[in-house]
Amino acid sequence: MATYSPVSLIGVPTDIGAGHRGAGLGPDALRIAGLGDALAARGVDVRDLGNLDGPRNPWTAPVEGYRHLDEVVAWNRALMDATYAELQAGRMPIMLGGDHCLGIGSITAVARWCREQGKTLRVLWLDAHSDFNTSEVTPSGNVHGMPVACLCGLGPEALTRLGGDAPAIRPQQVHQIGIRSVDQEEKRLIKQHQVDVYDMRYIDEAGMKRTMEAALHGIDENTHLHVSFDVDFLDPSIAPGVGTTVPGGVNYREAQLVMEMIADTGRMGSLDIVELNPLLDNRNSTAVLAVDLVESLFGKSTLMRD
Ligand code: 5AB
Ligand code: MN
Ligand code: MN
Ligand code: MN
Repeated sequence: MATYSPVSLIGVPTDIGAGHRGAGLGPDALRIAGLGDALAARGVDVRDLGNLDGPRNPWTAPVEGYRHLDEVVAWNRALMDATYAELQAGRMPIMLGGDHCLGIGSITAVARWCREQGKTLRVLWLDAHSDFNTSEVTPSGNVHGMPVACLCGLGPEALTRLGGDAPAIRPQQVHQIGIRSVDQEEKRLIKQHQVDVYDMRYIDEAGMKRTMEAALHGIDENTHLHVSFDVDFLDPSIAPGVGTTVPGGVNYREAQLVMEMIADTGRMGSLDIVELNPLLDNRNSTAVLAVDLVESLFGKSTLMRD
């Protein structure tokens, strides 16, 4: 069996950036589905750091294009600090969300650490959505639709400068897979900033194997892969427990192959699991599926290669 670096689970129990309440219960749903034990059974040294703390969700309307911006900033600052501390300690942070606005804090920390270590960061964004909205074009004001734009420097200064003066990443470092819902103006931004998008049409035509080969091209021993796994990446028929279901998503076998091919690289250094909403789930089945897929990220289903 391959050996993995020690892992730290960081619970981030908030739905502060989402359009539905309930993603804040995600960390415990993942724990109850057995995430920690499943990784330990893979031979991984797992430490569960418990949940971060942050402001409650005031559930108010958007102000100047953002809902709950101050609270979003507070949660992301706390997560950035926690993520960075684990990387410094030589541990792989796994963020248990929580909604996807939290990718700003986790990836800002990962980007800083990679810069300091001289590593090349590549972000794999597994999602139905591109999450590249700005306050000018967002249809909702929900910050979980904006994290990729914020990380690339488009957004409110409190988020784009969370980790310092320069944007955390360049759009070319992001490779998005599973995309099938992009807002009209968001499409224009994605093209303008040249984000590498493998949408469902691409996956239908090329197949998942070739899609992943393209998304993983050129990685080497100096690459740090950050996987940001929005559970709505999966088809709603197998993963109903999310706030923003979009039909026509990735099926079970395709999802397994994605995780297996990432595992084969041996380069995953950090992971977000986001947007799981237990209030919308069917007997925690989406959480159980997420745990199953995370096991594959740690090599479980590569039967012949241990
Ligand atoms: B998720 C939408 N584009 O901005 C928006 O789940 C949905 O983190 C965003 O991918 C979905 O409100 C955010 C319509
Ligand atoms: Mn997302
Ligand atoms: Mn999504
Ligand atoms: Mn590339």
